[in-house]
Amino acid sequence: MSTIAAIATGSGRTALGIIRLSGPEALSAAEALFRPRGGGKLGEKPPRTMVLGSLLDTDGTQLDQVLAVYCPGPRSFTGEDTVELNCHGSPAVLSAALRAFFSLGVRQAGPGEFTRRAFLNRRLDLVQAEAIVDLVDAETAVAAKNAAAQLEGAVSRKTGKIYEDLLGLLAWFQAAVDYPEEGVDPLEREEIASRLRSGRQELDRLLGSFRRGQVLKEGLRCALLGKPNAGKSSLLNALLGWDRAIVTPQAGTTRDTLEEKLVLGGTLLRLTDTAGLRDAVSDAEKQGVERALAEAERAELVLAVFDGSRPLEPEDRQVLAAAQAAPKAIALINKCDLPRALEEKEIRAALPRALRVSARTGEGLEELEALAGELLAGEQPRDLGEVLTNARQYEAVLRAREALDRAVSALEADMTPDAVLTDAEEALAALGELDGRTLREDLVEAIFSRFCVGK
Ligand SMILES: Nc1nc2c(ncn2[C@@H]2O[C@H](COP(=O)(O)OP(=O)(O)OP(=O)(O)O)[C@@H](O)[C@H]2O)c(=O)[nH]1
Ligand SMILES: [Mg+2]
Repeated sequence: MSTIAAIATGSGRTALGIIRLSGPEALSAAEALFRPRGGGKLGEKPPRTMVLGSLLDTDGTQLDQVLAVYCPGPRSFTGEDTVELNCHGSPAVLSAALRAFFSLGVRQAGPGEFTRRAFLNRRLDLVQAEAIVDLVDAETAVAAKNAAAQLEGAVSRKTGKIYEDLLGLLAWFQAAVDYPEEGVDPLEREEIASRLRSGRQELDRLLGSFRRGQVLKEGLRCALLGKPNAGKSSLLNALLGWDRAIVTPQAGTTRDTLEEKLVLGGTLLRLTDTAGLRDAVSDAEKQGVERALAEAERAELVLAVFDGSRPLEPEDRQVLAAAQAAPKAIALINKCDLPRALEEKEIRAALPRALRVSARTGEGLEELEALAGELLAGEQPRDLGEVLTNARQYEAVLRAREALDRAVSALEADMTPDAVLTDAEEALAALGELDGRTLREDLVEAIFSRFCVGK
């Protein structure tokens, strides 16, 4: 096994930067270039503690003053000997140090290679490995907490239990196939069926969590809807904090839908700006309006935008109707910095959650944040860690669930043990793929290629 190294921290100038080494030569390579302050060698210091010292270049000149940590395998992240060097974050220092290690025969780590080694050394399973990517990529605190709990093994413990149960059942049935004269007694049969059913229920719960998991990761669909010039694009920009969309005083500025991710009230949204609803004057605008309505239909939350400085118009009623049809809606009565001309009664009657806001001054946007937080709280998963966020995992659980379903039906229909066995084995294989018990090289390849270098 080769010894690998990588810069584990972000690129650019940062306060600190971490170089990671893993493999049989990690300690000897580190000792060649690192001199502890108090003398001696890194390997002579207590492991898993930080040791202050100098990091040298290959010519013996000092590169940096660093803190080094040596973790001997197998009790390390990768399961191999590892050394981490906390350097100063200059890209020049870090790349010079890395080059110095390369000259000693250490090679550059590929994406996810540290985690891949951890997986191959059984320090973590596949679900946990994928949780690391999710944790690094988390866009909200809730998403991070879910990933952290998965890293602790919340999902794997559940599916692992079902796996073990199935394994027991297989042994049981195998015996029945091997010694048919003994038969399976009806009581045992019922017990098996009931255990399979409870396993299926667990898998169902996991599958049911996937929609919320998607919200955690991809964001909840939210559409800005309103007549032209109501200020949808201005609100998008105000909420994002930068000028994403073109804003002009002409009605019909936005044509195409335009999507950005945004955290509002702690929930990740996929916020879409749309074309203003009206009888379109051009073909492009007409298509824009169609897209706006389609977007409103797909949205979990519609932000219905009204121009508070103008009286209610027929187009506003179309907006109200579309918003009422959505699962959740908030009316935003915009331009509250201008004198009010809008009669709000009709709006508030249709959409009780209404706020006066101004995209120009930012007034009311904090209230919007609070209201959205309140309204979307139910969308946040409760059992953090037991929420599937990953399409690969979902697909594997689904396959396991379907096979288990067939096994239960076969049992209930009094089929022969070997018919039940085939389905139970299929369920077992799918669960094995989920956490990587059954190793599929192509799958492992695909998964770890998604990682950053250094992870
Ligand atoms: N005074 C004031 N003007 C605003 C406010 N929000 C938007 N405007 C102005 O209203 C006009 C239209 O704003 P947009 O954000 O382009 O409106 P829109 O709803 O995206 O319009 P379309 O893309 O044409 O559908 C611009 O001149 C904005 O500067 C506000 O809160 N206060
Ligand atoms: Mg616009």
